[in-house]
Amino acid sequence: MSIIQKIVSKWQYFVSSFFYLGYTQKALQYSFWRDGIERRFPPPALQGFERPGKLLEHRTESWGVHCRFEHSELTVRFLAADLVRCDWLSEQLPVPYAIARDEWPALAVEVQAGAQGVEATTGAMRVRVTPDGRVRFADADGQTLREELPPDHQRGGWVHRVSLAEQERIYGLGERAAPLNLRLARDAGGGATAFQMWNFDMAGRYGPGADPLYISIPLYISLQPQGSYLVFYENSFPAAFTFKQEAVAAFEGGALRYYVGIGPVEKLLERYTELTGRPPLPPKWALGYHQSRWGYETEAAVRNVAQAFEANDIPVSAIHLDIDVMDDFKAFTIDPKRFPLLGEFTRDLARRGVRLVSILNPAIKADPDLPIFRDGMERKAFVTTPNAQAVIAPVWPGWCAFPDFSDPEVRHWWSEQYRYLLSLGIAGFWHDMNEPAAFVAWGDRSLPRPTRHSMEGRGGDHREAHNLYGLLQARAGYESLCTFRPEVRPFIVSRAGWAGLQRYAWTWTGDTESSWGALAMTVAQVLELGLCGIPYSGPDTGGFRGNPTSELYVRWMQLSAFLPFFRTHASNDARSRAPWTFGEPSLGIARAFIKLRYRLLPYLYTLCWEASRRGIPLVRPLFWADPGNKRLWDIDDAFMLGDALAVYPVVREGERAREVVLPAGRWYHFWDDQVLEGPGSIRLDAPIERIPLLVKAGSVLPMEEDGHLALHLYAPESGAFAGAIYEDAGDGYGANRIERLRFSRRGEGLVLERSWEGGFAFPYRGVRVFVHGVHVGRARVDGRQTSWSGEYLQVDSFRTLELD
Ligand code: NBV
Repeated sequence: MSIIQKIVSKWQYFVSSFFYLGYTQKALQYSFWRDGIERRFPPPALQGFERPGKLLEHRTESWGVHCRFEHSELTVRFLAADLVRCDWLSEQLPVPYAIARDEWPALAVEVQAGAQGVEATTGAMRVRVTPDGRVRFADADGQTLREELPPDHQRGGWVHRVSLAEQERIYGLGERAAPLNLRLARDAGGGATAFQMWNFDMAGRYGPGADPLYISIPLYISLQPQGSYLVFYENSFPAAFTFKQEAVAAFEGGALRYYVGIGPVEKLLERYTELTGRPPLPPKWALGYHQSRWGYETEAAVRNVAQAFEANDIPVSAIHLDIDVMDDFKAFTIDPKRFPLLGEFTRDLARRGVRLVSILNPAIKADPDLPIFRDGMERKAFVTTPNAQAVIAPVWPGWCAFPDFSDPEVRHWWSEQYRYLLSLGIAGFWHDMNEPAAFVAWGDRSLPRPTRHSMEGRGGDHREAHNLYGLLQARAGYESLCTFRPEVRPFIVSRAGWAGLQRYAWTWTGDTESSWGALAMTVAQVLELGLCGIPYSGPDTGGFRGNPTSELYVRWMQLSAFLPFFRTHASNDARSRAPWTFGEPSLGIARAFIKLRYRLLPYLYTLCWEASRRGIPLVRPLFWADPGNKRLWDIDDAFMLGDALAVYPVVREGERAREVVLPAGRWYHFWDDQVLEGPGSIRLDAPIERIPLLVKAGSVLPMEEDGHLALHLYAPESGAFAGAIYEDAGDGYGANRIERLRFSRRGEGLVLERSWEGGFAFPYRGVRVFVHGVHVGRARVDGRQTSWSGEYLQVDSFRTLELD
């Protein structure tokens, strides 16, 4: 970045800090006050040690080993054969907000000591602690995957260094505006980026390179030729991570407690989500298309939007209501003048299959006439300074107080507030500004660091609670929806979060600029979140701030249609944006991709079911399909959607063809069945009306067509493939149905065997079977010869299908 660019970016930061001129005076006042509080209450001065010193003794335990050093102690506890928790003696342990599982089955751990130190092993994983406090993690064959230097603990902070191999790739850290392989990220001076762990409101605009963003997660995955591992630091304090010759994690405070898992990336995600929780199955409607805009100012405006979808023959599942809906921006209110009949309106829309999702900001207007504020003050529900003064900062409603979601009673109190909006039929909630964000004139856009939080009663300051704030608001919201609307599944979208957010909410990538660079970075963002256990995310299609050209919007639509959260949203100063805004040919292309998305729902929903059981993301890096292929390790302009689809969006202006790097194996082009053999690379056409989309040979791609379950069979060269399709009512917690498929090659022909389990009746009118890659002359359905129409075979049901 040049000096001019630096000045421009500083200026943009300054200007966006004053985003709303009306708040300038409050922002100035608050920034002065915040700085004063931070000066007055500096963080406690803690001791520490420079290095742990020499290993003095160790104690073998059934679960691992405890090591005593001259100046510290280390506990190595196996939770599973391939997952270990390490604890360096710390002043205080974290409150386990990220952790979903604390009981782990007993394991046989063997401990051996020698001149090289102490080694604990389960067979699958070895952890060696050296006499000077290094810790080495190796696989069953003794191949080292991670080697830590002795930690440094000074003034309450920790610096943890790990050596990195030249070829090693690093992914993770939550939401980042960076390349997928974080080692490729560069800061303004061209050096390796120092990634900050501090959830941050981008206040209206950001593009590639911005850091930090709204979700920081101190987790990374390392991929190396000899294997991969995951490390998760259970520490929510501010931290910086850099990846040069070493991976350095520097925390401002807290405990050095971390988890290391080894194994293939897929298994790492399974383990990590066993530890931090799996994402529940979302309501099926949430997988449809969402339309949103900051600036739908009246009920009539929203009605017009809904009608325009019908008029343009475009399906839509949800419309989002931004802060325009609120009465004077007050949380949990609806402006009765502009949205006079919201209850009736939601019911009317629901009949047409459209849900309303409402925004919800955590800050409560500090107005003594407001019952929720008075009540909160009486209950001591808001966070305070160390001298018990309420922390009041400006947000949309003016001066606001901030609920302390780390207090279980406050979470409960907060969860009750949703009832009014639920009674109006609001189907889901969109938690915004929950980093938490405040309007400032300079400095950090959040609360003063000395702000006190309950932390489940044990007490803690904002340095520790800040990154947890969005996670805990989501937890309160999720519990509310489970309690007050138990018959349906909760739907919450949260801007901020931390490890474990997947248990409660989806997310979106926030206030991106409307640029080609921002479109391109979206792929890595969604991938990175998925690798951190958060499978449901997506961008503001078209970018939040600014106005996309019709080409940019079309290309963004073509990408978003394959991302878990598919929504158009824009700032209130952007021109109106909906699939029909740009007329033809954009409208026809947007319609086709939105309809394709709906046709793919049986496939997407099955991926959600898989995510809920195994924690693996829907959208995966290309290397998922071919992990040993180094050529795929840095690719972040393409991705896998499940195991069957490889998506290659167009992310550059004017591009009408693009390079497609193929994972190993045979692939079919979705649009015309062209057969491609991987590994390798090829240039494929990408005219404005489509993007390269490949289907893996051996897949059965389930789609919905005219009320039928369409099974698209992509012929493999050889071998047998197993698959499943998940079906249920699409919401609630009733019966389900799992269709198991076994697909194989038999000579020149194909065989598909199908069985099912579960009490949910087959929800389609019948089955249509399409075959790709072989010519079918004859079909036998459960042993009976059946006529083949040419394009597809239609049957009510079948168990065995033989095609040749
Ligand atoms: O509520 C207004 C916006 C919202 O549209 C956007 O999606 C959020 O990320 N919100 C931020 C607050 C104002 C941003 C300048």
